[in-house]
Amino acid sequence: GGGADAGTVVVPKTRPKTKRPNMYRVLLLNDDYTPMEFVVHILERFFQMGREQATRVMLHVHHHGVGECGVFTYEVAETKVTQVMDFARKHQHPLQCVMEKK
Ligand code: NFA
Repeated sequence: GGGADAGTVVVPKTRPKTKRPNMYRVLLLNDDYTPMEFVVHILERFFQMGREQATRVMLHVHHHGVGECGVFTYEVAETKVTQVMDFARKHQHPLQCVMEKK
């Protein structure tokens, strides 16, 4: 900013326009039929987890009913959900994957 005296140039104050995007959790839901190994494979393939983390997340879902695969912007989260649901359907497993606003 600057003063408004004669001969003073007034520069409008600007805000850096760095808006944080809305973030979405991608969740896996437990069921009684999808094989544990298939869920581990999903977590490795679509969420870039190593075998140990994928196994931990799968067991968390198995024991608690629901668990987080990751947090993403809307478009990325939607893509992950579609990839998981298409892959599960292709293999005739009832695995459910959903997203929710954080
Ligand atoms: N509950 C499933 C079983 O016992 C395994 C599973 C884990 C399914 C996580 C879905 C999500 N085969």
